[in-house]
Amino acid sequence: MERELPVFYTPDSFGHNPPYEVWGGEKVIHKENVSRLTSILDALRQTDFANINVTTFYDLTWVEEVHTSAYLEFLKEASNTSKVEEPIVPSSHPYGSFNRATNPTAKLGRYVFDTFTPIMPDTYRVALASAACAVAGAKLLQKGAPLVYALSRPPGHHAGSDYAGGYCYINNTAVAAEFLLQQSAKKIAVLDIDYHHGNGTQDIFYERPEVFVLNIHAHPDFEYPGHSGYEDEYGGESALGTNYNYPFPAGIGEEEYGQLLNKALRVVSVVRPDYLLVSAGFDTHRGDPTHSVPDACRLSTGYFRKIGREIASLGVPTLSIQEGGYDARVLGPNVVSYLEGLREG
Ligand code: SP5
Ligand code: ZN
Repeated sequence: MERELPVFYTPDSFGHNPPYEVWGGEKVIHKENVSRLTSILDALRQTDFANINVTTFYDLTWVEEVHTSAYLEFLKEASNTSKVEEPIVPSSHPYGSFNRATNPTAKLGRYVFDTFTPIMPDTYRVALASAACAVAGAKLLQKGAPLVYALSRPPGHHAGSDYAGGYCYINNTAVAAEFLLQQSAKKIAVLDIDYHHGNGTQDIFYERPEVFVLNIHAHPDFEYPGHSGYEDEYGGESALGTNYNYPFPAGIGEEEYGQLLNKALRVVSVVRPDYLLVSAGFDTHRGDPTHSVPDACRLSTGYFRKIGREIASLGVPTLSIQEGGYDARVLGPNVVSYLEGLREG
């Protein structure tokens, strides 16, 4: 096949390279680092189909549709006061119904829900650039491209309208969805195949009947983020039946995973969305370092090809947006395997 598959990325992503995350009070090497980007770019450059574009289209309009101005202001301010050698990590979180926050420490706890999502001097700028890749991809989709891949980094699906967490600051997928809805789309489906529950995306669209959100992820009983992602979260009152969670138990293999994928894809094919956005995480690969239980999910590189093929066989214009995947040795090959599958589907 000689047809090209458009890819959007930004070299700005190299500017966000958090040195450590805090886990149980200890600093450990941050898993969402630039080696991930290098791994993916290297693998894409070895294909004969990836048409790699540097994102030049920057517009905050759709970011402001998704995130509150107070949160964006916080992110900007915190980035400006941060130092490279001292990434900002929260120490205190709001409790009960009291979440007023005016001083910097209180704000940090108010807007960042874990200790894995440090704010660095360039975090705000790079997070916006990452979302711009998703919007650039959505733009091309809207012009008629059947398949597009946005190499967004940092990722986005844990970020909500007014919070950061899980290595995510701006919800890239939500921003792309918002862009498409404001253009012409009436109905959108988001399929989140990252290993972790996309709590931010679910939260953002929970009351929005025009956005169907489907999530296949490690069960909150044993995995991060653990506050959501249960099967009985069907959508809010104004959007009941538009949120679908498919949590899986620790140790899941390809066969059982495939059954969940088929269930989710059946829903998408019934919904018949104008566009499909895939929150494409590859931390479902066997041995990913974020698994809290060894081999909690055991997908192989070859299996991502099958996932891609099945998604593309729906025949819905599809934008895949990069989320997780933390073993840099296999991340690039996993992405390429998935994209090959998409092209075959
Ligand atoms: C976008 C995305 O995939 N975010 C994932 C964030 C997961 N962060 C959890 C970090 C927990 C580190 N625990 C280490 C487990 C020991 N192997
Ligand atoms: Zn993940």
